[in-house]
Amino acid sequence: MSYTIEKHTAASSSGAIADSLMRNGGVIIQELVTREVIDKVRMQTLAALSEAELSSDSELWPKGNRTTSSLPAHSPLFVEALALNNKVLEVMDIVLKPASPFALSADGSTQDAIENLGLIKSEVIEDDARQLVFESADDSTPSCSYYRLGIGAMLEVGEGMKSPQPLHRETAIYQPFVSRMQVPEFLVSTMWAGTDFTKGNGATRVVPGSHEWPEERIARPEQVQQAEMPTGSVVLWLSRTLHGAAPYRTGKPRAGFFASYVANWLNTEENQYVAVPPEAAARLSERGRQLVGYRCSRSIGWVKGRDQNDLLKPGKSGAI
Ligand SMILES: O=C(O)CCC(=O)C(=O)O
Ligand SMILES: [Fe+2]
Repeated sequence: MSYTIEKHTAASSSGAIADSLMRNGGVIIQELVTREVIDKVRMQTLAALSEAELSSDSELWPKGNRTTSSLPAHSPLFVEALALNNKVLEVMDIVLKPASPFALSADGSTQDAIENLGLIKSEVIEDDARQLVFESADDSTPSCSYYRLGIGAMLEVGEGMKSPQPLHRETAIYQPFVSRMQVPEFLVSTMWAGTDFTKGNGATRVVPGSHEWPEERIARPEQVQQAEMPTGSVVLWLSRTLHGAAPYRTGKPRAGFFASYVANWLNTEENQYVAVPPEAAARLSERGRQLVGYRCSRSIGWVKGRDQNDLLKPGKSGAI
C-alpha cells in the first residue's frame, strides 16, 4: 500500500478527511480560513510579545527562529478562529472519539453536558456491599470524555533552521510510558499555515504511513513528504506519525500556528492553567475555555462547587 498526504478542501466531508488522516497518518485541508483571519491571529500574537519573548534557543528550535506558546492568552482569535474551527473539530470528533462530540451540529447547537459513560455495572458482594466493575471496552467505546488543547504555539521557521528538525512522534512527550499501553488514538496535531508553506521555507516534513511503523524503523529520505500549502491551510497528523520542521532555505520565514488536541485523561504538553490563567481564559468564549481545559469530566479535573462545563462559573461539579 502506498501512503501520501492527501489534499482536501472544506468541500470534502469530515468523514473523508478523517479517513485519509487515519489511513495515511496525515492530511491537508487547503485554505480552510482566509488570509485576513490568519493575518489577524499573527498580528495579535506579535503585538502581545516582544522580540525577546519570541526568540528561540532550544534543540528543536535553535536561535534565529521565532516561537511562542501560551497562544490562547496572546491571541484569543487563535482559539476562536483556528483551534475551534468546526471542520477540524468534526475530524477530531471522529478520530479522538469523545463521549460527546465537540463540533457544532448542523443547526449550530452544542452537545449536552458531560456524559455518563455508562460503562459501570455494579456487582453485589454481600447485602448492601457492592463492588464497581467496568464493562470492557470495544470499538464503540469512546476514547475519552472530551479532548482539549495540549499546546497552542506560533512556530516561525527562519534563518536559524539550518538543518531539518529531527523527525519525531508526538508520543515522544509521553515516552517511555505510553509504549507499554494499548490505547486508542489520544492526540492529533494541527499546524495552520500563517504564511505559504513551501519546500524552501520550512514546510513541515511528514512521513505518511509511519504511524503504523514500529518505533525502531528509520525513514528513508524518499519517504519524507512536505506539507506544502497556501496560507490559511492546515495540516493534521496523528500521534504516531513521524514529522518535523524543514530547514529554511529561501523566501519569507514560515509562520505556523500549532494546536494539538489531546484526550482529557492525559496531561497536556503545556500546562494550560498556567499558560492561560483564569483572567486570560475569561477573555475567551465558553467553548474556547472548554477547549483550553476549563471543563471537567465526572472523574477528572473537577473542582467542587464549579460548573463542569465552565470551571470559572459556580455550579455542581465534583464527586465529593
Ligand atoms: O514546525 C513544524 O513544522 C513542526 C514542529 C514540530 O513538530 C515541533 O516543534 O515539535
Ligand atoms: Fe512535533
